[in-house]
Amino acid sequence: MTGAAISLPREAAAEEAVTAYPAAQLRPIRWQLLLGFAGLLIGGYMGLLQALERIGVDLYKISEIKTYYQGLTLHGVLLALVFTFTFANAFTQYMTIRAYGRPLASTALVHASFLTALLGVVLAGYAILTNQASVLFTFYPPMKAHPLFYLGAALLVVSTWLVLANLLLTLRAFRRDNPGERIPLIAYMGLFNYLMWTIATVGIAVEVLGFLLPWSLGWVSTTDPQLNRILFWLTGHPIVYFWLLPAYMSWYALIPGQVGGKLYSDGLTRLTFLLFLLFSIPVGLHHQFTDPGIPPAMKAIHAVLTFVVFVPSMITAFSVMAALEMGGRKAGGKGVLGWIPKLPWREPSVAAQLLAMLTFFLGGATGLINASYTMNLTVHNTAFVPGHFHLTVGTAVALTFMGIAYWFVPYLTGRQLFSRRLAIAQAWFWAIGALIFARGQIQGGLDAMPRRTAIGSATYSLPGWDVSNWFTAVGGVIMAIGGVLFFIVLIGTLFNPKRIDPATVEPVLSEPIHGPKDTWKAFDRVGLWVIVSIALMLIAYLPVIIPYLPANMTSPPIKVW
Ligand code: HEM
Ligand SMILES: [Cu+2]
Repeated sequence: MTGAAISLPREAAAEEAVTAYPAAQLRPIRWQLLLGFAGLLIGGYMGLLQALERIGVDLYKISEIKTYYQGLTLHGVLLALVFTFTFANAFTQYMTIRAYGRPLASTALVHASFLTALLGVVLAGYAILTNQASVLFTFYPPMKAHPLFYLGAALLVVSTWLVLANLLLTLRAFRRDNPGERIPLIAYMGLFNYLMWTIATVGIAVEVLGFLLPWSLGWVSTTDPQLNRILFWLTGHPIVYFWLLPAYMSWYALIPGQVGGKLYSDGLTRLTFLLFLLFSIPVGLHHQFTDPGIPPAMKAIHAVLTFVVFVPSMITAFSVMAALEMGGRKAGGKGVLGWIPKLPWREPSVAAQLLAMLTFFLGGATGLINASYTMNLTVHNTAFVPGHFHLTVGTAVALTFMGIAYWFVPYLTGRQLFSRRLAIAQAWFWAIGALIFARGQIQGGLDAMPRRTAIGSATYSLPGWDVSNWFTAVGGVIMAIGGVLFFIVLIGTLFNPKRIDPATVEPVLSEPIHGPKDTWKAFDRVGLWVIVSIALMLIAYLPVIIPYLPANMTSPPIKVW
């Protein structure tokens, strides 16, 4: 530091020392963000192929992809793991810098997180692209992937752990310098999301390191598919909140300011994120309602807890709508719904996120169907499920991330957003396409159409599937047009000769109406809540795993493709 300062002109050195936004940290954040968008590009293209396959249009023939399942693995891994993780890493690190008004404690960790994610993508990508890992993003054994696939996936998870380590170090430094002060709200949101997620990854860590990696390396010859599934879903449900909470951060911390409103309450926001920490994890069995070897009573308990974790999303809907209504009324909106058209729909970042929120209503409603122990049996493993999660992660989350990109990329690059009109059109195409697509998948699912199946080449078909498939295909194409527009805007921005001052595009942080002074101080007891969260996880999973043991190590690896 001192060595570098000597060679710098005096003002520059001074600026480097005081600014909250150290370029040395923003650069790897930018690279991590772009890595995620590269994943979105290739993964999204696979989605288009899948949707068209349903009406007999086979673009696999003219691509390097050998089978539907290789494409579906790329789609799931690149979108549900790579795009979401890298975006969360980039956005959370940036928001934390802003929240504290100081750099993250360790620049090396910011670099390490990006490099780990990059290496993970390269390794897993190599295994998938060479068709040695067409095991879908859930990689259920006894399907066996190349060891580099598991290693790559593990490194992606490690990149998120490195971010958490940095968030904790930064909190410690902040507390040292500001004894007795509250954790700034936005830092709180990011920290609690990463705490939740890191605790949840214990399942996948044990699965990959303890079972799958040694098995795929040939060190052990058999494994237990059911135990692996239990471990997978221990992490596999909380992962959906890990996808969602960065979007919620934007909805709570930035959108109110972007629409001219205020955040409803500091305390309610902290409560929301605290409830996610506590209740995201003990619910994974709702993915295993039809699995044998799990006590039905535990399935029922997880079903009930799933409805509990719906509560913080309801609080979010209330808080965000309050902020939106305030903004719309300030802009002159009258009547019960008259404030809605008054919102800044011509602001690309806002328009994308408002549309994302609207689709999330339907996504949430369909999620309650999945979560219901009995109704789940009707839709389990049908196309209904992708119908549901393209409204949630595929739109509520992905479109919010694109909306954030409309200011974040100009901010990080100092280049003006390429075309506001294309960006707004992008959001509408994506949202409308997703609604049509989901209509197709949901109806297909209700008519017993399986998911994860190349329906277009299946030799069985039920009446009614054709109509659903057309909805899926047409909606998928419209979404894909939205995707193309996004990349035109993104690449146009990256190469835009028009420069801007980054400070002018950075949204202001939302001011809460209530708080934080009147907020319960115990919300900030990080260590306490971590212990409670781990305890809840143990209460929810020990009665599942202990009676299940000893592991039933009977399955040799098989290759199904
Ligand atoms: C152009 C946009 C998209 C299209 C047309 C599309 C299409 C599809 C289709 C047709 C399926 C069902 C495949 C099957 O069950 O056989 C699917 C699965 C899936 N999609 Fe998308 N999708 C798109 C965007 C996204 C996005 C943005 C995400 C997440 C961020 C996403 C995540 C997933 C996941 C996780 C699966 C499940 C994969 C599996 O079952 O292993 N998709 N997609
Ligand atoms: Cu779940």
